[in-house]
Amino acid sequence: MSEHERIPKARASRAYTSKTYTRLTHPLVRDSRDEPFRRATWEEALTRTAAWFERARGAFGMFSCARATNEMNYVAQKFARVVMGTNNVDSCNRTCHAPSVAGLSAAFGSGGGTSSYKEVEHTDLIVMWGSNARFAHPIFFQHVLKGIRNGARMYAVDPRRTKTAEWAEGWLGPNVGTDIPLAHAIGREIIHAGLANRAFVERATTGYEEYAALVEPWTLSLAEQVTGVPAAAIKELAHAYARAERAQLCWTLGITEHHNGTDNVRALINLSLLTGHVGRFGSGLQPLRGQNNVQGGGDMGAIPNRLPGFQDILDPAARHAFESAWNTVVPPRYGLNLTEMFEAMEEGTLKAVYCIGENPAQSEADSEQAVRRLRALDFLVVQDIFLTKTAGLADVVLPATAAWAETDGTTTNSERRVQRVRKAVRPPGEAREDIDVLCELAGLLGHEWKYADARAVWDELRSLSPDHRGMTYDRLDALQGIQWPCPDEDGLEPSYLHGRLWEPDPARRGRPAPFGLVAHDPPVDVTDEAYPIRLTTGRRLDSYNTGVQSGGYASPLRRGEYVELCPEDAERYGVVAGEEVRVASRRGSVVAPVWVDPGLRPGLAFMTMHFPDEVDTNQLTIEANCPIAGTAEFKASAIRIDKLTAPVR
Ligand SMILES: Nc1nc2c(c(=O)[nH]1)N[C@H]1C(S)=C(S)[C@@H](COP(=O)(O)OP(=O)(O)OC[C@H]3O[C@@H](n4cnc5c(=O)[nH]c(N)nc54)[C@H](O)[C@@H]3O)O[C@H]1N2
Ligand SMILES: Nc1nc2c(c(=O)[nH]1)N[C@H]1C(S)=C(S)[C@@H](COP(=O)(O)OP(=O)(O)OC[C@H]3O[C@@H](n4cnc5c(=O)[nH]c(N)nc54)[C@H](O)[C@@H]3O)O[C@H]1N2
Ligand SMILES: [Mo]
Repeated sequence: MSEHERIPKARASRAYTSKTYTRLTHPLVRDSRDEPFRRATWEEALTRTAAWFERARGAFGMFSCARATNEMNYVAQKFARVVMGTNNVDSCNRTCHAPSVAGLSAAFGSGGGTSSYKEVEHTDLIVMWGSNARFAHPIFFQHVLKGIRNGARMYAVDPRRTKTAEWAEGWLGPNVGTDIPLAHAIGREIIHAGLANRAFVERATTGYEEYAALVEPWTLSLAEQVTGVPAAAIKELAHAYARAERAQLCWTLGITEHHNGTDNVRALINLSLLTGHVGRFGSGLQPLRGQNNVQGGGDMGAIPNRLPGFQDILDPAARHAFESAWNTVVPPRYGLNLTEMFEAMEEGTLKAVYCIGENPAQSEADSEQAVRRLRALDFLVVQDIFLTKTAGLADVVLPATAAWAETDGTTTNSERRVQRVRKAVRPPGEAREDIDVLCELAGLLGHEWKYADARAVWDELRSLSPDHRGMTYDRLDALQGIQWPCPDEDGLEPSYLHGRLWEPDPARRGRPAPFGLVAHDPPVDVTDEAYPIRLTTGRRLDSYNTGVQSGGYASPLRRGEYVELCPEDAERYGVVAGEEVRVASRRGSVVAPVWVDPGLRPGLAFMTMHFPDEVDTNQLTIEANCPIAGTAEFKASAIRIDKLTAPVR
């Protein structure tokens, strides 16, 4: 028996449940933060809110909900821009895939994933890079499994040997934060083996010579030293990717949640440019988005730099179209993103926040700092379906309906497919739809908006977004969803983007895609003697994000929060499975039991973000942000483990 197997694995002996959140059924207000909430009428809650917003003009920010519908996100960003005169509107896309959007936009001019789910079933190679889709994208993973059944090979690139990796033909386990060296070494190997698609590179890209020079130092052996992945495995993946007729490169947060997340994304896109694995059926790039409608939220303009239809705020023609439709002036500059809004709270320049369906008090990196900043606001209104920790910090709490069952509208998934959702159940108590609340508040602030229903909102959006113009509700119903772009009511575009790159005619080919000249930059939170362990955080199948929507149910599958260590480290620190230890970083500390997982390597620990009411993992994480996308380095903190019986250093 190996050393690994001798250490017993902890097993949950009983079904685990975490904090149960009960639905909000009526508005809550309070006069000061020291007081408990009291029940209020909608009229009182909204009048108060409107009065505060009036006072906060110029210092207002909105967090919009990536779970709510496109229609709600359209109205929310319109509220920020028209009623409050600001582009300060954003969502949890910032903590998540903003680097994918930024990286894809820089390369191709559009931030969406380039392929469709169906193409994963009809491809030859699937690379899951920094993505545990078996747990986090189980529906997409069904398409992956079909692809494998149809003969596709799969590789997983993840520091942990995950459930996803169990289905792969090859697993590459890089050290956390070494994806750029790994990608560059793959690129160099492809070039040296003569496997680059020279015709595509010449016609459809720019910057190849600079790229080839950039990756030249990344020999297989140097990459092995830096990433910890054996040279032979790097070579194998390079050859498999370059030789495949069709290949899908899929990535998620293992790539984006780093202080250089956008650079990571560019490093992966480079590989598709080098091989021509983009812009054709079966070949493309799939950043699997996180929330049911985080793609749609951004498409609807609930981000600080884009108007609905992903139109650049700095483009005067786009701005003018919205200004004449909305009868307003859109500020001709980018607003603050979520991360910058948090900084502005600290500086005192952001005084009021309208938080719709987000729980940043528990989801932001360095959560103690996030809570302190939220407390510094003059006014916080939270509109949610549950009384979250963030709502507990608010002055006014508004009960909303749940988009997925109590509201009509549409959502957009990560293959850019817009689909209808329908009201199926009655909301509890006095809960109201997000759109109604936004429209009533707009009315109190002097803007009469009348939408008969969600379809009316959608038709307004269609009139302003060329990418959505051809998607009437009737067509969405008849076709069971349509992918954008869909400019015409009587046709459909291909299921993949950027086919233009393959056009022989340069005029039709359009702007070539530039290689991203990005350099390795290791994680900010360095490991040293005091904090010798690399902590990475992420997800499990049985729970959802901050646990608000998935708390309260008991299942033998669920085991609550643990700090997961490999058997060698458990032995090194003299701890056994199930033993409670103190986990400390440079920001804070928590107490959690140990779980021993042979899928980890020495020096690497894993925790989830799912049980913050019991163990607040984000007290440990670092707010080191990607300067381009604003995403924090959730995937790389430095920690130490202290036995609870030992004196705490
Ligand atoms: N069951 C469930 N499903 C979910 C969610 C949930 O909470 N629960 N949340 C949804 C949301 S919001 C999102 S954004 C998605 C996220 O979906 P994923 O991104 O797949 O989920 P994570 O577990 O956060 O991270 C993925 C992997 O990144 C790896 N990783 C860490 N550091 C590195 C690194 O430096 N390099 C590489 N290559 N990999 C690294 C981790 O080991 C982990 O396995 O899931 C969505 N789906
Ligand atoms: N340590 C660590 N932290 C992370 C991450 C990580 O990997 N590691 N990942 C980050 C990522 S990818 C993400 S996306 C964020 C998620 O961070 P958040 O979005 O802040 O967290 P959620 O738990 O998803 O909160 C969603 C809220 O929306 C509410 N809600 C749901 N539907 C509706 C609706 O229709 N209307 C309204 N008004 N409210 C609704 C829910 O009740 C819940 O309170 O966390 C980030 N934080
Ligand atoms: Mo996410």
